[in-house]
Amino acid sequence: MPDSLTAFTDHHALNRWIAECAELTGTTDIYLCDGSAEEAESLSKKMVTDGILEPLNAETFPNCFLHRSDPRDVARVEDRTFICSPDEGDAGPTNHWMSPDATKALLRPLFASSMVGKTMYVVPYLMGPVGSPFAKVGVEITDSPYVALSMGIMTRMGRVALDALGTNGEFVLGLHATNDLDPANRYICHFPAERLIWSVGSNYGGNALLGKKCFALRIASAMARDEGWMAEHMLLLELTDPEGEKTYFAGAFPSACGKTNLAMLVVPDALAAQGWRVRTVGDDIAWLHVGADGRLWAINPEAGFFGVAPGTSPKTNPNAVATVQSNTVFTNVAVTETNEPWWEGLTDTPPGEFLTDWRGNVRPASDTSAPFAQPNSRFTAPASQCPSISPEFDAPGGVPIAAILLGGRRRDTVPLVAEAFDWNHGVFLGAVMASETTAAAEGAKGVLRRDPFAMLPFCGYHMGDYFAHWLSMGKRIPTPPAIFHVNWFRRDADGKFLWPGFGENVRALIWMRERLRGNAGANTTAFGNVPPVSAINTDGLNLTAERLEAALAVSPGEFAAEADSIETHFARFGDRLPPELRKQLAALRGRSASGV
Ligand code: SAT
Ligand code: MN
Repeated sequence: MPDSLTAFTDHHALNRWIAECAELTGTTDIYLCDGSAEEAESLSKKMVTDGILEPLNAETFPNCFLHRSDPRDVARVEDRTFICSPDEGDAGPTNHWMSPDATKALLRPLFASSMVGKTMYVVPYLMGPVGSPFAKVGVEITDSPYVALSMGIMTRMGRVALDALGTNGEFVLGLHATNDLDPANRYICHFPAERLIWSVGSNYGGNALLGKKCFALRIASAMARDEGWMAEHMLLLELTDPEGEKTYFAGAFPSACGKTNLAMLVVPDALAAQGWRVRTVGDDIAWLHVGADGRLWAINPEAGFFGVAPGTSPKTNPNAVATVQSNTVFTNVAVTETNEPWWEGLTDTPPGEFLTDWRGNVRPASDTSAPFAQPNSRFTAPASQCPSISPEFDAPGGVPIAAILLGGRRRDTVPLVAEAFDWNHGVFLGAVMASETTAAAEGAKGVLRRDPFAMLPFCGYHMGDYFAHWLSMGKRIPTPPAIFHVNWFRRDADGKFLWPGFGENVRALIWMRERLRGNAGANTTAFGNVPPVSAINTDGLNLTAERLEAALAVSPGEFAAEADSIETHFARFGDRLPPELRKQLAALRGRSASGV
């Protein structure tokens, strides 16, 4: 090890690993990120000089930048994402698997000399609030300044993480190299047994910002199984009722299904006047632990939002729009003639005469041949800038979860809202969640697929064991949260959404809140306990009773067909499917056969 490296940090094992990575990648220029504002400024300045970032309008969007990805590198790549557990069976049927040794043999040549003549950034980061007993440290080594800058927004990065690490603390290792971004040489590989991530050939969010899906979900889910907690793809929100009491919800929805919008929901005027209010704790990931009081407590391990831009507007999500006015990195959005970011849905029509699209082509604003912003274009913004951020966002102990929400995009069958009969039934609803695919991942869009707990792309071990872990957590939580299922995306025969969504979604939360208190009615159906139309607060809601009725309807016949499809889904898990879930399926069949 070069002398200069022996004292790179106060942590011996970290120093050794930094030296190994430097040797493998061939760099002689190592930079340890401290997470300061000055550092972020000099990183972004350098990237502007190098053409990696473009500054946006400094008056209206101070300290904001545009990054254009390689057009072949704009989403997560599930096909090229691997769980490299020693035993193939532990990755399970929903993950791609390679053996740890074969993976290293395959990837080592891709890392070898990958950073010759480049700076190697060492990015220490903390997942979780400072001082939280649930926070964990990761270190990402990367040749991408875009990744280093983004990690500074998305995590508590730099000195604060080294302090948490001390001289011999444990950390999750992540090595990332950009290379030539050729999709054929792109690999996102996880070694859960070694708490190690190797990512090569992509600079896109979930593939390259290793704290997010790679650590906080795939590696952390395996740690959570071993240690008796849960790492979930969940938003966290705080609902304040007219009495001033706060109820905390954790909600699992697949990527690009409105988690950010729900977490930042603005309560419609009529309900705000009654005293209802929503605040944001997290929009993507939750780590949940059983507290000393017997409840489930959640932290948001992240410090920023990596949100989908298209569809975000002052109408749909004013809090997100306010959050991204400064200190934000936009990726693959369009820019206006006044050098401001723009995407489909921000305004009804594109402003001005010309826009520069996400590929850098200047096109007339009237050109409708292709979207100006990439459909999975993103903003990376500090959570602290969100007007609706909850004071509990930084609470070391997290927030107590009263209810878990599950949901996806379903054009049919699944009602607006339903309550699970009990924990095990809720686990069943999570295990069979289905959603239409979105632009967040490469591949066909709009195809219905089962996405259990919205973790299909993110569970770091066998999904059957993951279901068993959920079932066992129910026994470990003396006061478990209630579990609800929602579907904002049901459509009528003409393909129109039955429910207005966005801020109006609070009406479903209000029913849940009343249900938790024992104040709200429900009908038992094949799917769960579903509110009658009369149990939904419709003050100020412009929706006919017929449409609300249709949004809430449960057809026993449809659930008989659904049960057949669930049977096929369950067959994937073989003998690792917990028997309890088979029982739940039989109960669903029984209820639909009896016509409820
Ligand atoms: O790219 S990310 O995985 O971080 C975002 C998402 O798909 O949810
Ligand atoms: Mn996500």
